[in-house]
Amino acid sequence: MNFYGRLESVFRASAQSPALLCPDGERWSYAKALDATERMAGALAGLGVGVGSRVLAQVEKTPEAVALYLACLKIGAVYAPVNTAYTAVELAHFLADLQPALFVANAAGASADSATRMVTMDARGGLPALAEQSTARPRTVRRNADDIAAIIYTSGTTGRPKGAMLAHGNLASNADALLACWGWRSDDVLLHALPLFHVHGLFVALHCALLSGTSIIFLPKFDPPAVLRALPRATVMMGVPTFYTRLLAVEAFDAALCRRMRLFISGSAPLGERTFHAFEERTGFRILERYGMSETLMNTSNPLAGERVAGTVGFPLPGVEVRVVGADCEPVPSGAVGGIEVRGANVCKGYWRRPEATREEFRGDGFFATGDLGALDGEGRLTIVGRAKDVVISGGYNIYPKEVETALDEMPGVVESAVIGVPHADFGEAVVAVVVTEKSLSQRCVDAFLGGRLARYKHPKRVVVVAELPRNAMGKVRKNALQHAYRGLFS
Ligand code: MCA
Repeated sequence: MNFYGRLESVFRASAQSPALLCPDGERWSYAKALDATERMAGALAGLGVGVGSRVLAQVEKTPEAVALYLACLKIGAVYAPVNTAYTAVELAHFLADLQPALFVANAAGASADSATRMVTMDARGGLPALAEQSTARPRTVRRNADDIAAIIYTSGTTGRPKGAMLAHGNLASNADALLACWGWRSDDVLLHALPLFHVHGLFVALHCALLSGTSIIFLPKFDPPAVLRALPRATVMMGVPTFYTRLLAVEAFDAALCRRMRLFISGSAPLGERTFHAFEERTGFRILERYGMSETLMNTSNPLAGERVAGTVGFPLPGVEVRVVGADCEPVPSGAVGGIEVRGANVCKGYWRRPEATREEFRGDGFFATGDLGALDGEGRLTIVGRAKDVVISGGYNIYPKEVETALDEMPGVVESAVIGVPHADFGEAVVAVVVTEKSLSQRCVDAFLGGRLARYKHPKRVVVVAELPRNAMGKVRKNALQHAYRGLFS
């Protein structure tokens, strides 16, 4: 049960249909995708990548990057993509933790530790050129449903990011559930503007389209003018809420541009009710909000047919069980708030080389504790009301305050810091650092200091200097008080 086997049969059946349509005019048919994957598989094998080998990829969004992912599946390797924004310091952790057989980097300025074999995605001389010259490797390796296909790193409230191990069976079952729930058709056209290094863009969007043999308008990133140009040809779009608020900010965005559209889907961050209603008013579409995470892929979705209720994330997907539990780990009555737990074929096999972390998040009966707080209504519809974990969700990226605080506290002159998320019209939430310092501190100094340490999107959008941090009787920083005090910074 190699998940690529499923994709491959669709690629063969849709050989002449367009698969990837790039704004620079490059077009890949499904036959081309099949061939590129087989050549990439040949190139990877030539580099010593085999069954169970881990491939760490920090690569831009290109058709070749898709072929790289598919080739890893095909030969039974384990694909581990990471954000292109990560710095060399952040990357060092992934290299040490994953110990990959191969690190695939972008062309410019990449470096790995001396122990890791590295290849770039440079069109000249890099992996794409190697694939071009390689003999196609048609054999798709047999895999079991429980064999690991990908490792997706997720950060945590403490410690370094850990890798969620997703098996072939996880990918297949979740893709099947989404195909059915969202009514995918072969004549759909997906507008794909998400990054390829997260579950949302890589698994949710790509798998649905590739398994239906549909065309994908493959934009390198979310750029409103490019999206507006592509929209009249598209039928489905997936995005984080920031995509939708940014579209609404463009006056020219209207119902006429959405004439072929049938479905707008949102996830990775809470979709504001105001955005939901403004979008309906402008276009006539009620955005379908769904809920997932790296460890579990997609859990719930608002219905395709039936009421999509703003502020809720809908019903459990087929094969997914959702329960809401209290502090005693017992399910709470409907309507009551508790911890959201999930069980099903979608849930990952645990964390890579982190048995304690795995034990902490998994219950004895197989349920996974998401760390989100929510309530199920009498009909089984889930609403998320908060997070048990200290995490900021900014533009669909999870940012862990602890990581930013640790970096800030190393800055000369900083006595202590508290990092919080506050409402932000564009990103949903923005990172703010509240800092006690011994000397004056400018935003520019903070950016410069964090520059080599943390990806730019994790940098505080504002630094506030205070004389002392508010604390409770136990000495713990009262982040709620800080959130309340600075909630208006960006509005
Ligand atoms: C970019 N910047 C950000 C973010 N993105 N700051 C905070 N939060 C962000 N999300 C910063 C950059 O560091 C830069 O800072 C400045 O904004 C402009 O950068 P640029 O690259 O031009 O940004 P952008 O193109 O405007 O990107 C914003 C974006 C992007 C389109 C919202 O972040 C995005 O595509 N987000 C989607 C993330 C996603 O796919 N999430 C899924 C993960 P400076 O100017 O200081 O250099 S969650 C998931 O997969 C789960 C399972 C799920 O359920 O879906």
